[in-house]
Amino acid sequence: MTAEPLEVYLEERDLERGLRDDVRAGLSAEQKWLPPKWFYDARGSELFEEITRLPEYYPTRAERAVLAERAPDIAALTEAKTLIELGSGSSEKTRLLLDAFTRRGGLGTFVPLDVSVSALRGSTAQIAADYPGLRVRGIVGDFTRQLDRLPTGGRRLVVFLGGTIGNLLPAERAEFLTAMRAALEVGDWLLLGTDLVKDPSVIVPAYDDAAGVTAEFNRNVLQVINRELGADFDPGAFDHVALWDPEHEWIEMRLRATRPMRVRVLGMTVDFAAGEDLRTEVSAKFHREGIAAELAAAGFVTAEFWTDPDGLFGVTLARA
Ligand code: AVJ
Repeated sequence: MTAEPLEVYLEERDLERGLRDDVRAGLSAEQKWLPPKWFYDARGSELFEEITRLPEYYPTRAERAVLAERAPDIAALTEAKTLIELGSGSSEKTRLLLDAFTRRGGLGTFVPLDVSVSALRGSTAQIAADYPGLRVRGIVGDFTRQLDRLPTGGRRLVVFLGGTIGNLLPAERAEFLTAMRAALEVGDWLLLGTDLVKDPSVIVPAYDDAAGVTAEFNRNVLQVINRELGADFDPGAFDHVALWDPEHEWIEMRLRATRPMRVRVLGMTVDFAAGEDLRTEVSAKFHREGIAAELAAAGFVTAEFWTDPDGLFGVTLARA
C-alpha cells in the first residue's frame, strides 16, 4: 500500500557511531570480541540468506515447519491488529504468519525492524507488493534499543524469530525481555523462536558448514570494519572457528589469527598473536523450561510452546 515504507530511526550516523564504539571496546579488550549485528551489511545479509539454505543449518527449516503448522492458531489466538517483527531480515518465514492473518482478516499493519537497511528495503517493498491492503512500515534499528519506538495501540503481536535472542548474553537477554514487556500492554503478545539444546554433533556443523559459507559470513565482519572504518584487516589471515560451550550451552563463532598481525583501526594499534581469537558471535541454545522461566521473570505468561517434529527448534507464544 505505502510506496516507500521505510522509516530510518537509526540513522547512518548513529549506526556508524555504534560500530565505532563497539570496535573500540571489543578490540581493546583482553579477550577480543565484536557484537554479531555488524555481520549484516548487504553482503553479510546475502550470506546469511545462503546459510539458511545450507543442508547443515537446520534452524530455519525447523522453525518454518512450526510456523507452517501453527500460523492459523497464532492468528486465531492473538487476533493481532499490528504485527511487529524484530530482527526481521528477509521476513521470509513471517509470510506464513501474514498469510494466516490475511485469511482471517483483521491485521492492519506490519512493522519489520532490522539493523540491515538493505535487507529491510527488499523485504518491505516485496511484502507491500504481495499483501495489498497491509500497511508496511519498516524501521531501521537495533532491536535492543528501539523498543520505545514501536507503534502503540491496537492488539500487537511482536515476533522475534530465528533464534536471534540467542545472540544476547543471559544478562542482556533478561534486560531485553524486561524492556520488551515494559513496551507492551496486557493483551499484547510475543512470539519467540529459540534454537534448542541438542547433541553438539548436530549444532556444530550448522555453524561450520562444508561449503564454507559460514566462514565467509564470519570473515565478512572484517570487511565491514575495513570499509566503514578504514581498518586494514587481512580477512584471509583468519580461520573460522565454531565452538560448542557445554557449560553455557552456546555456540561461539570466532576468527582465529593464523599468524601474528598488527591491525590499524580508529587510530588504535591492535596486535594479534598467532592463534589468538576474536569472538564474533554467541548463539545460545535453550531448554523449554529455561525459556518459560526467562519469560516469566520478565513478566510474560507462556500460552503455547511448539516444536518441529524432530524437536530441534522451539516457538513460544506468550502474553504480556
Ligand atoms: C540469525 C542469529 C539466528 O545464531 O544461528 C548463522 C546467525 N550465525 N550462522 C544464528 C548465524 C552463524 C543466526 N541468527
